[in-house]
Amino acid sequence: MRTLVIVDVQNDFLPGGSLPVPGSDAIIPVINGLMRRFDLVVAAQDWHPQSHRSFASNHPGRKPFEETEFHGLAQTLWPDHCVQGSHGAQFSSALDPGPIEAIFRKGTDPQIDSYSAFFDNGHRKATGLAAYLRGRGAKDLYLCGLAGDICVYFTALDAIEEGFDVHFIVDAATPLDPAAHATRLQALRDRGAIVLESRGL
Ligand code: VGL
Ligand code: ZN
Repeated sequence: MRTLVIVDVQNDFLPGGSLPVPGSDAIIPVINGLMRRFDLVVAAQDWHPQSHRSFASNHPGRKPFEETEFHGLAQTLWPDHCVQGSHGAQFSSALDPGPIEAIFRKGTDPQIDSYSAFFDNGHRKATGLAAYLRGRGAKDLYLCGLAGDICVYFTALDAIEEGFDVHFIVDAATPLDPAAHATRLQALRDRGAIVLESRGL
């Protein structure tokens, strides 16, 4: 069976949002067209309290996109985004919600960021996604969403480590930093993931 995992297709990551990925609205029709071709569709949702430590606004004197460290982990400071219950945290209204069977929220602990849909960045707490997917008999995961080089990438890394067969849909996962993205896609291929286009799926 084939499972589509849609990562963080939320207003704040789309043009007009607080942490926009340029051109990312182009992936929504692609994802809408794909959903009904899969046996199972799940989604991840970045869902931060306003007090989240990844927000530059919670560090007086610091600016968005500066680099820092939390408990020995490298951390980029972000603009406020995907605040629980806010418009920016909602899935795009252009995304077809119908086929999505389950939603996994992440980034809810104010002390630690969570790029992957499986674990926080310190790999301390699981979201429950891996257990859910195993319970449903999923093996082949097809990943898409935002940002391609951040949350989709880290979701892919964890998925490989968790033993799933990973397919990364490049034309349905727009990166924030295209140069970093190329390196990261190669890292995924090196670990056995398949990087492919949506055409033909
Ligand atoms: C993301 C930065 C901070 C993402 C989430 O969804 O790629 N990026 N939080
Ligand atoms: Zn976030």
